[in-house]
Amino acid sequence: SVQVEDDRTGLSLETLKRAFLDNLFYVQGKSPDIATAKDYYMALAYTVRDRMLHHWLSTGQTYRRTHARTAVYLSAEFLMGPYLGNNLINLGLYDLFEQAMEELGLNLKEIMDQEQEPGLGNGGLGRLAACYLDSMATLEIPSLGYGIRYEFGIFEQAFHDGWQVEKTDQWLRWGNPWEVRRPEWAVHVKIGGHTEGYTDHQGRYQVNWVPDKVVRGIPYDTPILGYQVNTANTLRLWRAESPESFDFDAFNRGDYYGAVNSKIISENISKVLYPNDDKLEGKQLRLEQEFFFVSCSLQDMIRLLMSEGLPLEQFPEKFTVQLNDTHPAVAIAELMRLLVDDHEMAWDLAWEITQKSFAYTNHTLLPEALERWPMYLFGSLLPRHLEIIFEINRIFLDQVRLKFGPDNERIARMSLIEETGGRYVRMANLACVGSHAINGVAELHTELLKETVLKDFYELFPEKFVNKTNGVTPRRWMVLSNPRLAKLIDQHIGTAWPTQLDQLSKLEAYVDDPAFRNEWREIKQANKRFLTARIERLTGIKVNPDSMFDVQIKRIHEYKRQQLNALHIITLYRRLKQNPDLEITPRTFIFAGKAAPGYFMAKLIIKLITAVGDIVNRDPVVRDRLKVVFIPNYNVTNSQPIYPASDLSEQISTAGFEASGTGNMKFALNGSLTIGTLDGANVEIREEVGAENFFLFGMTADEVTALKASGYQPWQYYEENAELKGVIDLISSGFFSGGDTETFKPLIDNLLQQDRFTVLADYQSYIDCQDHVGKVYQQDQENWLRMSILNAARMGKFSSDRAVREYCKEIWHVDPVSIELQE
Ligand code: 26W
Repeated sequence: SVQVEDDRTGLSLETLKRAFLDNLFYVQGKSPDIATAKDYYMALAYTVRDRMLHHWLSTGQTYRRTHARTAVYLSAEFLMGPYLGNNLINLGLYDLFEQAMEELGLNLKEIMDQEQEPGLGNGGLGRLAACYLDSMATLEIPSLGYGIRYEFGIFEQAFHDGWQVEKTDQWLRWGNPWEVRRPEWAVHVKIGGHTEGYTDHQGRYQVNWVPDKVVRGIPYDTPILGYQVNTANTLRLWRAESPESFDFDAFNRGDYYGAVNSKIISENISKVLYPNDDKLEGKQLRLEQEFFFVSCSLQDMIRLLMSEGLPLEQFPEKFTVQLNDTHPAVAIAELMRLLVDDHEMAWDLAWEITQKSFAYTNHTLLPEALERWPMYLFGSLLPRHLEIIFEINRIFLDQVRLKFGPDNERIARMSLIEETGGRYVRMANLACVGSHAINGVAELHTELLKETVLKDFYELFPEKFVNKTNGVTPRRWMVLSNPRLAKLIDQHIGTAWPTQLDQLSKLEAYVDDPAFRNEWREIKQANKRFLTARIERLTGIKVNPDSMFDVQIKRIHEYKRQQLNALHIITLYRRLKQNPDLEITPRTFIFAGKAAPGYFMAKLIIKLITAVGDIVNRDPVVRDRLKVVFIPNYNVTNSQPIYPASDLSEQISTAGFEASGTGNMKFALNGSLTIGTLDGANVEIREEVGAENFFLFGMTADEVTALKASGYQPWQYYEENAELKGVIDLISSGFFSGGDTETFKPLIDNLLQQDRFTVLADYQSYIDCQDHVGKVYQQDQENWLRMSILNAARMGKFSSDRAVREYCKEIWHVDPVSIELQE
C-alpha cells in the first residue's frame, strides 16, 4: 500500500514541497506560473504554521489540565521581528525547508525577505519583551504576552535631502499568516462617564461606573515557539472595535452616520503605536490605549481562571503579572475595580491579591519619560480609577506617616498625586505601591534607581527592590542571524550552547588555535562582504569590506550621543585634510536608527550625520579611507545582518542615562569589540569579557553628577581644546550645510551652552580611546582577533534565558511544565 504523509504535518522533503504547492494553490489561489514573491511567502508561512499548531494546541490543553501557574507579560510594545526564519529555527526545520525550496527552484532567504515585520514597538523595551517570550517558551515556562495589535506599527523611515521623513507602516497590507482572530473571547471596555454610589442588598456601599462609551476588544493570538521543545505559548494582542450593537442610541434616533462615526472612533484606540522613545506625550488616546489593553487582559485572565473552576481569590496563585514599565500600571487600579466593584470583594482582600499579583520593571531614569497623567484627563476617562487611586493613596500615605512621621516633603514626593504646579497622577508611584517587586534592568541602573528616582520607595520598601540584568535570545541573535558563526561554534563545542549560553566559554580553548582563528576571521569577513552588498543596494554607497566597520545602531537620542560619534568622524576628516598622507585606519562608520517624529534635536543629529557623509564620502583627499553610511529604516529585519558584520560596537551614552542597552550584548555575542562608557549593562559586559578586551572611555555616572553639581561650563572645553574647537567651528561655518550657518546652529548652541549629556566633557577621552582602537585594529590584528573570540566566549551571562530564569526564581515563582504532544 502507498504511505502518504499528512500534508499538514508531514516532514519528508516530498511532503513539504507538496504541502507548499498545495497552500499556494488553495490558500493563495495561485499556480507557480503567476505566483508573486509575496504568494510564495504566504504559502510557505502557512506550511510552517501548519507544523506549529499541534504544539500550540497541546500546550494550551496541558496548561488547562494542570492548572499551570502562568507568567503574564503586560507590555504596550512587542517588537517581535520577522517570524518565518525564527519559527523554522525553533522547529529545527530550517535546513529541510531550505532544501525543499531549492528543489522547487526557489530560495528560502529571498522568500524570508518578503515578510513585513510586525514593528509593534519603539526600541529596547519592546524588543526585550520579544526576547523574553522566546526564552519563556524555550524554558517551558507557561506564559502569556498581552499587548496591543496596532494597525500601524513604528513608522517607516525614509530620507529627503538627508533629513528623516516618516511614512506610515502597513504591516497588515498583505495579511498576517501567524495570527488567529478569536472573536469568541472578545471583551467590553468602558471609558469616560461618571460614577454613582448605591447600597446593595446586604446594605453595603457600592459604586457603579456609568461610562460614556464602550469599546470591544478582540484578541488576536500568535503562537510563540520554544527552541527544540514542544512548548508553543501565546502572544495575545487586542484590537479595538465598536460593540456589536454599535451606538444603539444614535442608531435608534435614525442617526446612521453618527453611529458609523462612533464605530470609527472606537477603532482609533488600536490604530497606531506612539513613536516616542523615552518621552511622555500626555495624549488622551495614549491613555485610552494603555487602559484598553490592560482591561482586556485582566478580564481575559479572570475568564481563564474561572474556566478552570478556580475562585477569584486564587488569582495570584494562577497568575503573576509583570508590568513592562509603567505603561500598563493602570492595571493596579483596574484589578482593584474588577475585584471590588464587579465581583464585590472586600477592599483589603482585593488589595492583598493585587499586590501579590504585580511586579514592576523600570526601564529609564530620564525624568521626562516618567509617566504622569494630568488629573483632569485621567478622571475624565477613568473616573472610577481615580477614586480608587485616591483611596490607595490615602491608606498608603498613612503607612508613610507611620514609618517616617510628619515629613511633609517626603509625603509630597511619594504621593500618587503630584500637586506642585498642576495636578498629575504619577504612574511610577502607583506601580511601586501596587507591586511586590520592583526591578531595574542592569546592576548600575538598579543602584541608581535606589539612589535617585525611587529613593523614597527604596527607603520604605527595601525588600521589594531587585536587579534583573537584561538579556537577548541567542536563537535570533546568533543561530538565525549569524549562521556561519553558529556552525563554526557547533563544530567545536557541540550544539547545546544556544540554550546553555555559558558553554560558549569552551571557545576559549581555541583562542590560540590557528585553524579556528582563521575560520573566525573568514566568517567576519564574509559577513562584512554580505553587508557591503546590502549597503550598496540600500544607499548606493560602496564601502570597503576590509575597512573597520564602526557601528552605532539604536534609536537616535541626545543621551545616546550619536553626535559624539559624528564629532569623531569630523576630527579624523580634519586630520586628513591637514595632512593627506597621514596614516589612519580605514573605517566605515555605519549608523542606523529612527528619531521620534517630534524630536527636533534628534532629527538634526541625523541630518548632521548624513551631511558629514555627503562631504567625506566624496572628498578625493580622503581616498576612501573614511566612509559614512546611514542605513535607512532600522528595524529588527534590517538589524540582523549588521551585528554579525561589525568590528566595533559604539555604546557611548552619557554614564547614568542608558538603563541597560541590549544591542551592546548582540554585538559582543557576535564577536565585535565595544567602545563604551561605564553605563547600563556595559559595566557588566566589561566585567565578563575582561577590562583588557573592552575599550573604555569617559566619565563615570558619579563624575557626571559631580561635574554638573560644580557648574558644568561646556564652552570651556571648546575654548581649551584646539582640535575640538576646530571641529565645532567647521560645523558652524556651514561647511557641511552648503555654506548655510543656520542649519546646525541649534545643535552647536546647545552643545556649547547646555550640553546636558556632557558630550564636550567626554570628547577628548573618546578621541584618545578611538585613536587607540584604530591602532590595535591596524597594527595588532592578531590581538584584535583574540579579543573578538574572547568577547563572544564570555557573553554567556547575557542570554535572555538567564534573565528569565532569574525572574522565575526570584519574582514569579513559576516552574516549567513540559509538553507532550497530544494525540
Ligand atoms: C511614555 C513614552 C515612553 C515610551 C517608551 C517612555 C519610555 C519608553 C521606554 C522605557 C524606552 C525604552 O525602550 N527603554 C529602554 O529599555 C531597554 C530594555 O530594558 C533598555 O535596555 C534601554 O537602556 C532603555 O533605554
